[in-house]
Amino acid sequence: MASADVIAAIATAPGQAGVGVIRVSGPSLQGFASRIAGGMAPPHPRHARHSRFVDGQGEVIDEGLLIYFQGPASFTGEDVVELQGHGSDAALRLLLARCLELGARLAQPGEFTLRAFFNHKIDLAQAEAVADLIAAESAAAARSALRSLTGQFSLQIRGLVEQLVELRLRVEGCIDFADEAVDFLEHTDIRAVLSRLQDAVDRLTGSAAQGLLLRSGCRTVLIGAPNVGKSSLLNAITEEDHALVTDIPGTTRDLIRASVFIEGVPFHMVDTAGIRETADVIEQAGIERTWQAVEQADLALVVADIRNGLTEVDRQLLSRLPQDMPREVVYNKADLASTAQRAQTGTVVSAVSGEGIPELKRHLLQRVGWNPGAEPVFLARERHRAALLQARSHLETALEVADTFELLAEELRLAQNALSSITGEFSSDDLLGEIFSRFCIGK
Ligand SMILES: Nc1nc2c(ncn2[C@@H]2O[C@H](COP(=O)(O)OP(=O)(O)O)[C@@H](O)[C@H]2O)c(=O)[nH]1
Ligand SMILES: [Mg+2]
Repeated sequence: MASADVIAAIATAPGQAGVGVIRVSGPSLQGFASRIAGGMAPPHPRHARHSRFVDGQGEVIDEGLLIYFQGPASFTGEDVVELQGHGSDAALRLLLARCLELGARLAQPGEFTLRAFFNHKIDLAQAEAVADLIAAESAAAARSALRSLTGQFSLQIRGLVEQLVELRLRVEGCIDFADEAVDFLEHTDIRAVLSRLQDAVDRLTGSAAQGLLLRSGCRTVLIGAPNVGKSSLLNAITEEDHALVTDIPGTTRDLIRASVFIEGVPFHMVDTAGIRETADVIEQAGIERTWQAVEQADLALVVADIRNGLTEVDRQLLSRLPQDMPREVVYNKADLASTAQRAQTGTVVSAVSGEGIPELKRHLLQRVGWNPGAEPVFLARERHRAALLQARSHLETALEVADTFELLAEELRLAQNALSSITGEFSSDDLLGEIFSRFCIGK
């Protein structure tokens, strides 16, 4: 895509700051740079130059650094001009208006990155990593996003694609030149190659699953009978007073949401109204919401009072959970329990004294499968995981039909397409629109 038009946007966040940046991208911006700097000599590429930024009447809007990147040696692959002025919303708006006057148009969200993608500066997984790095809320997520951004994830995908292409060439050769004496397979053990590929895809899927956890986290719902200490537990886990706690059963009615990072993995916790028979219509409505929250959760923390153990009500509640929903029974109020009661198997905590909370957190990490291990974690998206699983399933079928070259070739092709969709070599326009529309403007 050779874009003819010039785009501009404020690249820094709104508000007061030391520096504010406007970024402009398009074909041949040397003249543009001269004009915005009030007619200075054409800028040298990649030199920071102190300049005045001047409006149409020759009046100075701001002063700062002007950096000119000559395409293709730039982020977008086109000419890029960066104007680093003061971080004032008003000054930046004036400067942006001047850019528009000089023929630029306002950039769409993600349009700079989209141009970088179309100009082959980065692939699709890297473009997604740009957005993920900006959105990263923990150090672990940021590090993983950076790994994808620098292309480590894409490199592994491309390595797999290359091996697939190599195998496809040989298999297709056998099909097309079946009558010739040449053995295109040259004693290649197809089955061995396929199972090596499967292993590699599995390793990458494992690593992507970790990245997915870092990015999306785990929606965790706290449920149980009234007064067992669900709200207290929410406060203890998040170390903040999110939920109102009283000794009156039925205190919590509305859902209360709070997030906490455990080793960088976000747990999106939802505290709920305790489940019981009640004539109070407000509480009934709250309990209704509890079940709605359960439906949307990835994990249920069923809280019980350790002194009562698992009651009949708790058992009923457990049986009402969706069958495949991971669940964890937590026995609370350990500080009030007798030694006999403490001998509960299961997770024992006290929301009041804090006992058992660090263990519970470690346990939760295990429960959701957080196991960074030796493989580097790439910040992955559901889309990547789905593509890896699809590739894996085609490789499985390939192994089954390995004796019939026509069928084998088709499965290899499909596996390759699935993997290539991650880096964007086989992606529909719909997908691109979807991905880039979620960016912020100026990126
Ligand atoms: N001693 C003790 N009291 C607790 C503990 N957790 C909660 N409580 C008390 O139990 C009562 C109900 O707690 P709350 O968090 O509102 O329970 P919820 O109805 O399940 O949300 C409050 O008086 C809390 O102070 C605990 O671990 N130890
Ligand atoms: Mg409560």
